[in-house]
Amino acid sequence: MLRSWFRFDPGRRRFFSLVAAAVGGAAWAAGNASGQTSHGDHAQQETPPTNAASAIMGDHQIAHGGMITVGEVDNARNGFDPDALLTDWDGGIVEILPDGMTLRTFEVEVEDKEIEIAPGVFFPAWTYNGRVPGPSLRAKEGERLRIIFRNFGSHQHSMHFHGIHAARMDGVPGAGMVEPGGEFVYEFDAKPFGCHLYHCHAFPLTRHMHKGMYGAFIIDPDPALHPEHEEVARSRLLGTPENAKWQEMMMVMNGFDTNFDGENEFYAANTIAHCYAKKPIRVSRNMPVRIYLINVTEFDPINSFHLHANFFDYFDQGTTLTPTLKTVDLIMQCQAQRGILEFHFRDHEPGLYMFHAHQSELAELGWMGMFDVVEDVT
Ligand SMILES: [Cu+2]
Repeated sequence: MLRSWFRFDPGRRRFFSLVAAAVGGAAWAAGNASGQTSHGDHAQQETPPTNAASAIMGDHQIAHGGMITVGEVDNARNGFDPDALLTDWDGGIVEILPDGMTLRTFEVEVEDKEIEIAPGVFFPAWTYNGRVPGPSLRAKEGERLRIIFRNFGSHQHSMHFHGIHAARMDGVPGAGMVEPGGEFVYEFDAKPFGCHLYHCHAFPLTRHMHKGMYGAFIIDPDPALHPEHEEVARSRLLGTPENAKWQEMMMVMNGFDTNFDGENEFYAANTIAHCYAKKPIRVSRNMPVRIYLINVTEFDPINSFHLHANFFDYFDQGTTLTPTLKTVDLIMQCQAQRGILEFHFRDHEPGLYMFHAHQSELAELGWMGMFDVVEDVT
């Protein structure tokens, strides 16, 4: 069945009407009246853009159906800022073991926490370290990893890592599932290198996933182990001069079922609907961009990333040092799929360049942002 470009299904439309009524001007509005003819029940439709971010969007907003959240999410109240989430890698605490091996220790705690996922829209999340997505754990290939996991939440939870480890470290029932008040220490070696994730594996899995229990788990390649691509490996290894030449960022594509009807009302990368549309991500046209992209969207089978006016190389799962796809402008990921995107704007003029899920509905419901390409990021 064909669905029109801007029409929500009845369940979602009804939901938005209720939200608009409940939170007044802080919820959902549109800047393009001509695109709103089917939205007669939206009291906010004539509301003009009222904040600086909406003004920045201008024509881009209209070009994409005029749908964007209006208002601001209180990042301070949430305790995390989507701008900071892009780059705040958690390297844990590093020590050298007697046998010369590097031990990297992380601490992760579960907390039930209400978060604001769109202006005026609150979601009762279950979080790792008080944030969604959880901390972006980053290690180097071959290190021994130790994750001290404490559950201060109201339900049993775990950390299930995508990677290689023993069965007893798998974070499934009977292997590292932690009751409220309990603790478990996961320990394994960091392999294979790549762009991975972790998530809770308590049942029902859909519930624990869509509540916010997931995060990035990046293993950088050890250049010494990859002599044939040593330079590339070094560019991925956090802390090297080669890595410092890149503009790296983490985007976890997610969605939120705010009325618990088994489908998402909001989508985003890094939780806050339209956060990077309202505050575009500043990148320098003089440095390449590398995105660690992870799809943890529950309920929808696939998500996608489309880049405007540009093409990128893609490394599926991040487990290779040569691209698995070259010169594409769209990548599709099923649930738990992830990969690394590499591109640059050196041949582009400065300006705003959009990126978004190419399922239009997901973009309009929050998964859309912009790169603000400038000469140099100061
Ligand atoms: Cu859980």
